[in-house]
Amino acid sequence: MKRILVTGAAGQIGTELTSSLVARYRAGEILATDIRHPADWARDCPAEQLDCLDLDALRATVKRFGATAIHHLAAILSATAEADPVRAYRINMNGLVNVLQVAAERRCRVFVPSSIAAFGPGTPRDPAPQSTVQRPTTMYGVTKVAGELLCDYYHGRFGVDARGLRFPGLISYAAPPGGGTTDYAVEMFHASLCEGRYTCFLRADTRMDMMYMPDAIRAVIELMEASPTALTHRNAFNITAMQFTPAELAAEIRAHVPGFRIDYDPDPLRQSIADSWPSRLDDSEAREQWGWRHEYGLPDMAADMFRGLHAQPALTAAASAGR
Ligand code: AKB
Repeated sequence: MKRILVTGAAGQIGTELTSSLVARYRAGEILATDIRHPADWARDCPAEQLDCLDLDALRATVKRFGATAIHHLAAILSATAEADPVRAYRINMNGLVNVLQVAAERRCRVFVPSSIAAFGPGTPRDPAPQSTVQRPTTMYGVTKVAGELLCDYYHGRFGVDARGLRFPGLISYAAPPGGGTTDYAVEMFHASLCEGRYTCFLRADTRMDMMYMPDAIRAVIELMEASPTALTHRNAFNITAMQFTPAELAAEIRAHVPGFRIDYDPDPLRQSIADSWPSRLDDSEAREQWGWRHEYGLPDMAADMFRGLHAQPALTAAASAGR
């Protein structure tokens, strides 16, 4: 029987992944954990407060729950990491090594999200191959490359069934993003409804790789259910869905919110992070090895985002107040 422990369950990916795991398996087979107390993020499955930096607490929780798999989502994203690189290094690296160590001891399968941020200016931009130069210039990227290497190490040395995905920017209406460079896309949707205008922190022509959250969640579940013998990469697989610029996203949003206005006031830090990443990932190995396929392109994603946002009473109220 599967027993899946999720770390970072209250975060952007964790929120939706936990609900999808509960829908696919059974609530009793999932344990949602986060550094925040579960009173602040109640879930439809058992939930506990857990700090992955506390190795003894992590070990005890995995043992008590009888976890067979750990989905390790607790991490600091790119822009937040630049504000406090030492904290980002500590959380992203020490949390991961603890998870891999406990997975080795308890024979758990592990999912670890990597990112397009694991690449840097020396990587071919369009597309970035599966195996290529990885010399990121951000602390977040450094922790992603080191994290990929740790997954390879624990797989080779201790036989840990580690699996990972290099996510592009993720877009969702369900949970807010937390300190990433690609967050402008989600902000633009919200601002279009609440204010009818948005000032973008990236240049109009910054083309970035993006994915709608339902595709990302399905990718995690499919990768984790794939036969171990099908996978040649234990660090992380490139996956991709769509590429667009802020100007192109604004045009798509205008089709739903006539008169939506966009201005640009690039933030030097986040612009330099965006410029250092490839604009598209080559995901052919994920497609060949475990059958990855994306479903959402830009128009489908935008239509579904507005459907989801319009169904949120708080946002609808803010939208009527602000316009
Ligand atoms: C970020 O912008 O930091 C993340 C990522 C691309 O990993 N969304």
